[in-house]
Amino acid sequence: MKIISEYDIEQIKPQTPQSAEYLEITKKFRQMSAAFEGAIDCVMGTLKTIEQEMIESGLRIPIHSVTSRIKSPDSTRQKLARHGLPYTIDNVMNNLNDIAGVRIICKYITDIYHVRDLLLKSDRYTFIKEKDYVKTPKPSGYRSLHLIVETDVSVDGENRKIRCEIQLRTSAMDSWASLEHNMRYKSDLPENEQINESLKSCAEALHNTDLEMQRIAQQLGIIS
Ligand code: 0O2
Repeated sequence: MKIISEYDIEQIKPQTPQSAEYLEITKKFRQMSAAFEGAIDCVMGTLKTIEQEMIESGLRIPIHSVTSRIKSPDSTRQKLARHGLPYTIDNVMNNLNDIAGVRIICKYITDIYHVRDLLLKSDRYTFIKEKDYVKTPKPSGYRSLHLIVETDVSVDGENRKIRCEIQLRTSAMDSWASLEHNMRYKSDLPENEQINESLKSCAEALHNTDLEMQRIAQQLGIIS
């Protein structure tokens, strides 16, 4: 399993000058980064244990790679604004589930559910909710399985409950989501029906490829 530390380099690009209030909240946000890192470490630790147990049992590894990131202050501010909430440290801590994020790229669609089941067996965190955009893709064409888990993290001797979003997807789903994210997802440009339909048909083509690759792997006896 290949582990990369940041999954969204675009998020750490320098930001335009901001107000004193913005800078103050951002400073507090950065002070909380150890807590978000703690949540990510908890999920990463669980994944390493899962992988180790599979290796020891001689099982096929269903995970291609894992990345993680802490959402940047600017991306957080924009997300709060999309939810109609002001950028305050309370809103950052209480209203968003994905400041800490782990993305798991699985080899086949069925692997997504297999890894999900293994992750949910862990008692290192509390399961909060699941959103299955693989079974029911978003109208945009977006596919991924999202799990929200809550971890207990100690920060300066104080115990805090920190949520982490785990995104599970195949390489094909990831390739579509990464490109679409850059092109459109957060773009300020007006909606364009023709582009929306083209992106959706790319998502369908990639999904059909995923299904076909899975069928071939089943035929070869690589997966059941
Ligand atoms: P970024 O910059 O990728 O982090 P929740 O709080 O869990 O109930 P949430 O987070 O408001 O709900 O929404 P949702 O739909 O679960 O989406 C969470 C994340 O999924 C997004 O985070 C994206 O990473 C990804 N996502 C959702 N829809 C799309 C889509 O249509 N296209 C792409 N490319 N990604 C999508 P952020 O913070 O919005 O963005």
